[in-house]
Amino acid sequence: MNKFILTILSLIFTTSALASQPKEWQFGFQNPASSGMRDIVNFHNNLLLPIIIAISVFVLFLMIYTCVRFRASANPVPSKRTHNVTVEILWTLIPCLILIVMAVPSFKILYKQDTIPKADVTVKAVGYQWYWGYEYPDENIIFDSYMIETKDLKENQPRLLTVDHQVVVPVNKVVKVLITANDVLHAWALPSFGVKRDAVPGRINETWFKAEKIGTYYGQCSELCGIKHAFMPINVKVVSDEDYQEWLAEARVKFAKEEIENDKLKIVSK
Ligand SMILES: [Cu+2]
Repeated sequence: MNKFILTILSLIFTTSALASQPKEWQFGFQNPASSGMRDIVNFHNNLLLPIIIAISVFVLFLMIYTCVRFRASANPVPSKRTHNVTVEILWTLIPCLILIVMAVPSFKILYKQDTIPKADVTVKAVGYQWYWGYEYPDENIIFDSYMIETKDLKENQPRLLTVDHQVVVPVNKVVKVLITANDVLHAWALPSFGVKRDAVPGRINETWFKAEKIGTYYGQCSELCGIKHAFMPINVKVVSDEDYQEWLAEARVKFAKEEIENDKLKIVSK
């Protein structure tokens, strides 16, 4: 029996600690890779979950107790009472207190997410029907990021999550993400970093993360945006500083903004 309880508990608390992408039968959050997401996971696992479990158990107990204790055969003459001041005050005050206990740390996390520290790298993500476009405004880099079709996947590339051009960012650096859209609403979301912001045409939303571990992280568009909403994944590759510099040097040539835009102009004027 103990083993069973342990297995259930470990399912609740640790399945997510395996990878930075969704897993089959996943039960909890993805493994956090930023302090922001760690705050969220701690808040959920250590505060919300115990409170929710306690409330559910308590309500279940009340229901069972009422059903048994006050069933017609055991309690043939029901009470006619309609008010009880003490009980009414308690069932108003206690839920209020519970909400306050949850609200305080929750606001703390929200404010922390909202205050963007000085950015080391700025990336602009633009949602299109149905792919993401990225810009590194300080580096003059611009490229599009399309999902790779299932038939073209290489080994170890997750289906529906792999893209042709990943966003590359350095590890342990503050990355500011500017998020907007060019047609309809999208949302740029990366569970491991605890980041999710709407991409709204004509408006720029900001968010930030500081990735703590090298690796590839997967997210998806999280606002219903049309028929191929499910097919515009988000890939962020977190690399060491040197690898980032190397990528930058390459990308500045490969994805140089002016040249690409000039090419587009040429195509338009043809
Ligand atoms: Cu979308």
